[in-house]
Parts: sequence; C-alpha cells; structure tokens
Amino acid sequence: MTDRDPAPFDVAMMRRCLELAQQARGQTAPNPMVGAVVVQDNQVIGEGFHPKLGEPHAEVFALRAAGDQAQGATVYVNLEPCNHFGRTPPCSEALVQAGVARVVVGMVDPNPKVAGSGIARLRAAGIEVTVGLEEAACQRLNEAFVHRILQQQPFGILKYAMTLDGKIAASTGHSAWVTTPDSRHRVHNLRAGCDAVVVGGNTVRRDNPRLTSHGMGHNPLRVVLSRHLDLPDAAHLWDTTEVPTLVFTTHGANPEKQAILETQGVEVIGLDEVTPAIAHAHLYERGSLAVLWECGGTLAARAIADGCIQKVLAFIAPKIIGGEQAPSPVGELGLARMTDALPLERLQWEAIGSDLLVEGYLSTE
Ligand code: AOF
Ligand code: ZN
Repeated sequence: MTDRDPAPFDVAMMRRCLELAQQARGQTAPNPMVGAVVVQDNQVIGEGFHPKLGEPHAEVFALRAAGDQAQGATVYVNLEPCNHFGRTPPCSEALVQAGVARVVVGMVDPNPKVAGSGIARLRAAGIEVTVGLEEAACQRLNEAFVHRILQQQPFGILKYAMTLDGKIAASTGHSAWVTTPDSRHRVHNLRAGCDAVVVGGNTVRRDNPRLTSHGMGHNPLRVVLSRHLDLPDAAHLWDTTEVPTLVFTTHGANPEKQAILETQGVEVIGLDEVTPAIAHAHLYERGSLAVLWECGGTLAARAIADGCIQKVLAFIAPKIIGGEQAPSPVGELGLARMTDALPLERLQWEAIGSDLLVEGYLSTE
C-alpha cells in the first residue's frame, strides 16, 4: 500500500454514504442524493441521508443522530457540504458548530452556489478535509444532478430493447416481449431512479404501456409527446390515480380529446411546437434530474438530434425476428457515413439471464 491509498475503513464509510444516499433514489429532484456518516473511534455514531427537496440535508440528520458525541468526530459525505442558505441553512456551519475534527468528501459540489466554498469554510475553521474519496462512484451516483446543474437540462437516458438483428418489434408492430422478465424487472428498477419517462403517441397507441416501476419504488412522471393529440380515449397511462401523466401537444390540436384526457386527470400542455428539446426544457423547469426516453425510433432520433440523450441502455435479446419493415431503435439521424456514427463512451456490458445489457454515454464532443 502506498501513502496515497485511502484507508479501507474510509472507503467502507464512503460506500456506506452512497448506500444511505440511495435510500432516497428518485425522490430528491432537483436535489442530489447525499448520505453522511459520523464516526468516533472507528464506531459509527450517526447516519443520515437527504430524503427530499425542502428537507434537511444528509449531514444534519447524521449530526442529530450523533448528538454531543460529534465533537472531535470524522464525518463522511459523498457530496461537498453546502455553504449557502438555500431551502436549508449551510451544512458547513452545522459541521463547524458540532466541533467535528475531520470531514471526508466524495466529490466537490458542482452547484455554483457551493463549488468548493463548503470545503474552504471547513478548512478555515481548522477542520481537516479530504476530498475525492471514491470519487468515480460519487460522480456516477449523482450524474444526473451534475448534468442538470452544469447544463441546465435534465439528464436524458435512452433505453430500448431489441433483438439480435436490431429490431424493437416485428414488422406487424408486435413487441411483447423482446427481452426476458429479468431484463424488464431491471427496467422497472431503472424507472424508480428517474423523474420522468417519455414516450410518443405511437407507443401509447401500439403498446398501451403503464410505464410504472411496478412496486420497485418511486414512480416517475409519465410523459407523452403527441403533436396532434390523436390518442386513444382509454389507455393505462390515463389512469392517474397513483401516478400522474403529462401530455405535450400542439396548442389547440384537439380540444375534444384534451377534455377527455383532462377529465381522467391527465395534464395536457399545449406548445407552439412539440420537440424533445422543448419537452426537456419544461421538465427542467419542473425540477427533473433524470428523464428516461422509452420511445420508438422516430422520437429517439429526434431526442438524440436535440441533444436530449446523454446515456444509452440497450437490452439485446438473443433472437432474430427479421423483417425489412420491422422497426429499429433509432430512426433517421441523417448520418451518411459510418465514420459519422455517434460513438458511445465509458461502456459497460452486463449479462441479464440470456439478454445482454450494453450501457454507454454519448460523447459530448
Ligand atoms: C449538502 N447535503 O444532503 C444535499 C446538498 O435548497 P437546498 O437548501 O436543499 O440546497 C440544495 C443544494 O444543496 C443542491 O443544489 C446541492 O448543491 C446541495 N445539496 N448539500 O450539503 C445534502 N442534498
Ligand atoms: Zn447542506
């Protein structure tokens, strides 16, 4: 072990912070997921996480749990403690007041209101601060928050399921199911970590999906993009008793249909133009961090062209459906040469039963 290797105990405590943070997965938007642990003499004496917007931050819960014992303790937290009066007072001050001796931070908070000032405040008070422990895992956990804060856009994830020959449905349009129940379970779990899930009118008409997390946790807002509002009168998505649905359409596209949807509790927003970029801008205003695009190829191509997709999750099933007219995951992008193809970075491959999940990020270049 070199001097620069972090102590295994510190690593374990930071991983515990990440675990705690994820207890609020899908519920913190537009805030990040944060967990904190207070340790005295190698014993955990307080833990906490940020449960949702407007509630105290992770450090406050952890310090409360530790009480007076926090004096001289080490605090672990996956995101730099804030140093501003937002909806809550600064955590930096709470840490100073509690008299902690050391703070171990996973990553700097990219929020311009914080951006290193929390760390500086702690150091100015004589607290020893270590920054960047398990940084890659910390960045990944809050990748949507980081993207939102820096780009002022939600973080877009395109998810699709296709056969080995690259089709998302048969040429008849039939698509239930491409992948195994295990892969679909994984998608339900993915939805639980997202704030909104988006489809186009075609998906509603053809598949009548529910787009819920099927009891795996938080349910995202369900969003439909439909220029003409040529949607069915009855659909699973119009059952808004448990999960809300929002439809973006063109101003005055179909007032009768709009009334039918609204009486079922669906929110309908008329826009000058229905584009992925405009939908994303609205979802940003509503505080969304992660937006999951589960649409067909035409809309997926438009979302990519609009810069709405940062990450791709492709579930690939080992079967062949064939069909010249069978749809594929991404429609026309206007790319003429293979050298123009959009490369994915930071790839991960995972076998899920007989299916393969390929995950990667669209290059920001
Ligand atoms: C922390 N600990 O647990 C979280 C932090 O509106 P507020 O007061 O909740 O502040 C939100 C900002 O605080 C958010 O954008 C991010 O920069 C930081 N989140 N900071 O010290 C936490 N959730
Ligand atoms: Zn804070």
